[in-house]
Amino acid sequence: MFKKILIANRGEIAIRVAKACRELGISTVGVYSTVDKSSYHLRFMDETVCIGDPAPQASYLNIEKIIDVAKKTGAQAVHPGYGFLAENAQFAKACEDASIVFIGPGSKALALVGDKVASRNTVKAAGVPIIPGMEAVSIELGSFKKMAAEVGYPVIIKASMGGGGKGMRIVRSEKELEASIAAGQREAKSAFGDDTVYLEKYIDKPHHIEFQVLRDHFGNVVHLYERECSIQRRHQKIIEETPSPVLDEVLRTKMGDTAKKVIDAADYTNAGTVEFLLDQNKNFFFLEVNARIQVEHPITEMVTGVDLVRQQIMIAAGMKIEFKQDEISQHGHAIESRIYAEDPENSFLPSPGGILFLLEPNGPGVRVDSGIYQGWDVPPHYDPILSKLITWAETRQMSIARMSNALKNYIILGIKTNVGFLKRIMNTKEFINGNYHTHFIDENESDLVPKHDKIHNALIAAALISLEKKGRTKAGVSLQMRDSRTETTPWQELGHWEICRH
Ligand code: MV4
Repeated sequence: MFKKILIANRGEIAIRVAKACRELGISTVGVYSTVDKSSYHLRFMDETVCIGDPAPQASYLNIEKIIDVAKKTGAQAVHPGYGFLAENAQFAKACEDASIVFIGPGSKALALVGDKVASRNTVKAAGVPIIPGMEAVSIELGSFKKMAAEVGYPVIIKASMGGGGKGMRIVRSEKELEASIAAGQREAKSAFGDDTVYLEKYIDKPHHIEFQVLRDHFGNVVHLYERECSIQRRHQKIIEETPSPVLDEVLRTKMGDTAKKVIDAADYTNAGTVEFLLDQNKNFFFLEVNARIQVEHPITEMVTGVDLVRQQIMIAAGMKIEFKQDEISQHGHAIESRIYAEDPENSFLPSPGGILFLLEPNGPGVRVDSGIYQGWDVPPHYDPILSKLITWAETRQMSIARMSNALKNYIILGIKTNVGFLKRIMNTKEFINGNYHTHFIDENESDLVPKHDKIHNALIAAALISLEKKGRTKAGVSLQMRDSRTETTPWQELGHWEICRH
């Protein structure tokens, strides 16, 4: 087993990885940019090293610097977390060349799954269903027209090196096709440095369902069931749950077996996620492989009992997966809400700044993977994710109830957050009935964003300030919670109120 691992990330995921290392008796090297000097993740590390200026390119994306720090500190492996260098084949290769273990797939498998056209072909050859569309790259308008006519409009243009919806264009008729290809190419070029695009049949209102898989260096492969990720906004997942409310046992088994086929076909090792689209007739199609530990991995951990980061480290160290497929089952139901420093009332713009008061929920079946503390300044340079709130219960209904209550007891004052937005999603009939698809947020956004009551907030803020001036310790602890059945608490609304900054 490794003695020392460098964690090439920040925030909640760096902490999550550090905790797994500690349980395995591995010491940790944390890294930080100059603006992250006081970041929470550093408190969980055995050693810390500054790797550069705040701009990601100068620090968390600085391959040379990170390899150099790993060498100097004697780290035998690097865990990249998610985002930043996690799916960068060049970084995986640089680690391999420096004899440092990259905790993830090999650079070849990473490059393969990063290329959407190549991975479509690879999995198709293994008998996996793919969305009808182009199987070779082309720049000829004619071949796009021909394929669009073959699969029928609407179609979708996608970036081959892309992901996360960038470079995607839905095309409803042949007269829009040429301009959409050009727009997709431009967006792909600027986002991924590669303008290769291809065309597929467009699937309307699909479910986004992904399967967690693990594969070791001995060819052992297991799946850890699905995550339903259809609650998204602008291709950002917001809420995930497992089991999916729309899968039955037959379909679940079929998709799980297919996910393992995908991972075998790509000769992929370590933890990975196989994404599928499920159409309204319950046909499923391979979408892509996410070659990293994902943000939403905790819900899988809650229902399977498997520590995925531990398995990642063990696989990377050349050990076998600790269990067989038939030892893995889904127990109960888990939901994750992503907590962001953003302003739902202002187009979800990031809302960095000082956390003046923080109270995080806990209780039976409540897990908080958090990267923040009271008194810390959320910097503006990175993704504004603050933490993840995960609830588990025997049933879906109880899991929702726990999430609703835990959100009500999640108090973040000083910056704007999406906590109120998340609470409102929990109260929609679509979510409660498990009857939602990928367009749910787009179709309901205006109902989910509050018209907030400025006078009410001003009164609470004034009350809080006067309490503080009287020398009471924690602001507002003596304020009564309102009726717990109402959707907000005074605490929550204060999260939207900047007057606390005094
Ligand atoms: C699609 C699709 C429909 N048809 N592909 C989104 C992210 C990327 N991983 C793939 N995505 C999609 N691919 C075909 N052929 C629908 C999505 C999709 C989506 C599209 C438009 C608006 C919101 C969406 C949310 C999730 C998935």
